[in-house]
Amino acid sequence: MRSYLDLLREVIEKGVDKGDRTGVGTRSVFGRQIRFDLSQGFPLLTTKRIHTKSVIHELLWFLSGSTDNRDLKAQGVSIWDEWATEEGDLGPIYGAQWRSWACPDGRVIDQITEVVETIRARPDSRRLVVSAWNPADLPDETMRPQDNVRAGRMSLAPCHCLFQFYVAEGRLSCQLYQRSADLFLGVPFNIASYALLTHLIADQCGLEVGDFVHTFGDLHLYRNHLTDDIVYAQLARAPRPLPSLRLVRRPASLLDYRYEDIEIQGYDPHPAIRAPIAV
Ligand code: UFP
Repeated sequence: MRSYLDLLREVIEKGVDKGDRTGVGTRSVFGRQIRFDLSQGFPLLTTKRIHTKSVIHELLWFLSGSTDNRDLKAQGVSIWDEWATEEGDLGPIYGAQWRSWACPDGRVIDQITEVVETIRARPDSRRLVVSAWNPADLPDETMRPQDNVRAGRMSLAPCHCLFQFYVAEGRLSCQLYQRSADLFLGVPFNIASYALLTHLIADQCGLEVGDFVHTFGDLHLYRNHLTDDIVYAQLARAPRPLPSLRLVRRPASLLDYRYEDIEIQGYDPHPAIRAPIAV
């Protein structure tokens, strides 16, 4: 996980101070890429504890097609609370776009099921793409998340907005395009989530895991994270060996994995670091 810490240093040293929608202010760079060979360990940050329970439940929730925050909260995960209405509605965010992209003619496209079927049928395809970026459903950036939901739009525009798979020599690789990335709070979580997704799809398709390639648009650190007890505390810590991922059971479908099927072994991180989230 050297590359993550290198990115932190680069944003601190070379980033440009910029305003942003939340009013907090950021230091940012534009257009970067990191890469993890998933066969060399599960890329979970070790210089602070990542709450893997939330990562796993959130991914399973996306895969289920739900956009109801109550389903996630029922698993004890509250990471989407700030963006949901009191009724738990989040508008047509990831789960809706991944599993039921609405077409103008009334058809509904299950991109996740289709991409798995295509990987199995035509692994050489160069069209193994899933997009959450649906311009018809995007929120109005000047409005509060909950007001966007009430108007039928997403509460938050997709940050991890498009991903593509690639199969070669029996290995499944995945590249994510993340248009906007909170390097301290969001990115470690996003890396773990897509590494897990790659493992699950590889498992379903009888493939080994290859690389996870993470490409960033606006890569930023919020100004209130640039403190001795947050970002600099993390940089002062020495990385530890990566954990590994074990899938206990191979269900009949990608959509049938349960929390108990996913085991992360040998995770021995430094303690968690709390930081304020920009809404
Ligand atoms: N963000 C992430 N990863 C996520 C997620 C959000 O880094 O998975 F959902 C951050 C990026 C940005 C903010 O700081 O949340 C979204 O704001 P905006 O839509 O203005 O880019």
